[in-house]
Amino acid sequence: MSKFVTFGETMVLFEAATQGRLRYVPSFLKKIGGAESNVAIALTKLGHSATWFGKVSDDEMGHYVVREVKAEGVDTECVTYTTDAPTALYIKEHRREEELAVYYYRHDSAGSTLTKEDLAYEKIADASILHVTGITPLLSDSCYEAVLAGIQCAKEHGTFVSFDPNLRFALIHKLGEEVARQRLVTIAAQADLILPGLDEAKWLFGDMEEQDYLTKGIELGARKVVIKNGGDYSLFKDEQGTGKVNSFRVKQVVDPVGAGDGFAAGVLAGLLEKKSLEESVRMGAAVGALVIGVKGDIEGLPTRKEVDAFLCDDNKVYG
Ligand code: KDG
Repeated sequence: MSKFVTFGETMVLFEAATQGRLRYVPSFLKKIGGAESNVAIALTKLGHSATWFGKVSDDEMGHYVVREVKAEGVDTECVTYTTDAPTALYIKEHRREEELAVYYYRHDSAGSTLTKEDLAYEKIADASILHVTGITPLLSDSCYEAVLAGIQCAKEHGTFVSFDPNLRFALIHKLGEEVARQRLVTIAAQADLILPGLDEAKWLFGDMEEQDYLTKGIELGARKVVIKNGGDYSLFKDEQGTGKVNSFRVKQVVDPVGAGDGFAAGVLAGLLEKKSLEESVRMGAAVGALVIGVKGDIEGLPTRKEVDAFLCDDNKVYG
């Protein structure tokens, strides 16, 4: 049984092989991307057992997604398949140097047909951590119900619940801002750990002083709160206290997509290893920094050895 479980939609990612507008791009690299499976893959690279499941199409694209996630060492045995909907696609455009755009083709996708009946409750009950994102509950009503049911199962069995809002404005605008916010705040209020970006915290809870977002998270019911301020620093608060961890400065940002998932995985790995929240956030910052130097959502995720070496390197630069 895995210590870590997560579920959600993983898409086939077509990444433009050349720079420029998509209309001029002649070829694409076929990859995968999905916030939850990114975190699961990151954790296996850090030496932890991880389970990811979701619903994919019972066709070449669906089997491709599962094959890739499984090849990274993640347990995929509870993935479900449908013949009624396609696996979502997602396209990455490198319009100019350091100017990235993403386009989603996920409306009525297989992943959005996930229901609470599809959940691997026994995996959630036996895990130490269930990680959910704010993407899944906005994909469809049945996905929202599934997230609530997964959290309920986690709570009944003492599984720690982690929540990364991962705001996706395409989904938020389709559903309507108020409904989307209400869903995500409902989930945040049931999580043990919440780790929004500063902008995400603003969108969820309204304008307030940075430090007040930490208090807000604790008042909502979380035991631990981490607020990420991009590549600059992260603030954290738990029963041991409050603090700040500076980010690591990286020489070149090749592809920032997946950095937040890497950060979450580093924090969760630290917590699984019974490190303090401060040490866990440092690990998150290290993983996040290493991810962005490589193209692709998962390709830059570092191994345990790389992260340990990075954290011991006295020459690394702080932001
Ligand atoms: O966090 C990275 C994800 O954004 C990416 O892998 C794809 O899940 C994805 C999404 O919804 O953007």
